[in-house]
Amino acid sequence: MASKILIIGACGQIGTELTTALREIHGVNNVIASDINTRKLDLVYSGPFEIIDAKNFNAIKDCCVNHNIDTVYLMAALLSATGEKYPMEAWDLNMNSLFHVLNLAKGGTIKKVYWPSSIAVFGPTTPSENTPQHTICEPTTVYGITKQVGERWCEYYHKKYGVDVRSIRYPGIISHKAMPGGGTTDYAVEIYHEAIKKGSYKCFLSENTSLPMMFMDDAIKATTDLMAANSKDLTIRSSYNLSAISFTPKDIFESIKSQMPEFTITYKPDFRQAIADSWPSSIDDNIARKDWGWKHNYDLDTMTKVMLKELKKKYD
Ligand code: AKB
Repeated sequence: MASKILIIGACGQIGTELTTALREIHGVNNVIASDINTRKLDLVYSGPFEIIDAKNFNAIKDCCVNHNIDTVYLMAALLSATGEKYPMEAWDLNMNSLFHVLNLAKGGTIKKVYWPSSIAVFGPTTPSENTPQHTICEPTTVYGITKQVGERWCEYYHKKYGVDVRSIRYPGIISHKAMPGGGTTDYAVEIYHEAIKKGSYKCFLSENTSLPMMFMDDAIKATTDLMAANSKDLTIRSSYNLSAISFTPKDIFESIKSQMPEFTITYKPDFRQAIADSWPSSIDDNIARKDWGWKHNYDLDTMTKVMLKELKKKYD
């Protein structure tokens, strides 16, 4: 029998492309996209869509029951920069939505859960080069705290109640279809848009701030591969470290400049610099590679070529 899927937070940066990918794999009518509003109209019109507030347990439950949902992808969250502005809202949304979905799985309404974690679980006391899967996690952002606590709950629900929950610690994700919102790694998307629109970019991080990043196609492949993996092969039920590329604002500037020699950049670090400084610069993801065969495809220059080509089409 085909899997019936609900995506909560489908209009966000990752949710948008995950919805398309899952509809290709499982069939359009087997994937219900949902969000708190209808800001991505192409998603609303391209298949089943429901308005769902991720904080509303009954709304999620009713949708799961009405559509015979067996798998939920919970993509709704307040990210690192927004979380610092609205700490209680970030706690409320990020934690309660997770409990709602985990409890639906515990109660047998659904069978499987995907919940994204982040490199934000790490903090200034974490080893910053090749950060291991199991290491010190003392996050200093509200977002990071919600992700770290969420990871503990995922593992607890798996061990205690047998919930099939799977998760990835996403690095910064770069894509051209939907904009990210409220993150610290957002500069790595904005820079491509501004390169095409204005030929210059004012970066909110300093030039040598190295962070783990990944092209969206790799992130979607990782997500769908992890969800397709055999449950018995998965040794991590908190959240998998995942790595592809690490670069600084200067590296991405040079990569764009090699295609657009007239491109210029200035640096004006703001409050997000402190968040970036607390995160690792590279990640050891050996366990993901061993458990479910994770392998990335895009390096910085390959990604730059695709980003510039697609955004040129968009703004022409
Ligand atoms: C953010 O910058 O907050 C996110 C993340 C790394 O989880 N992109």
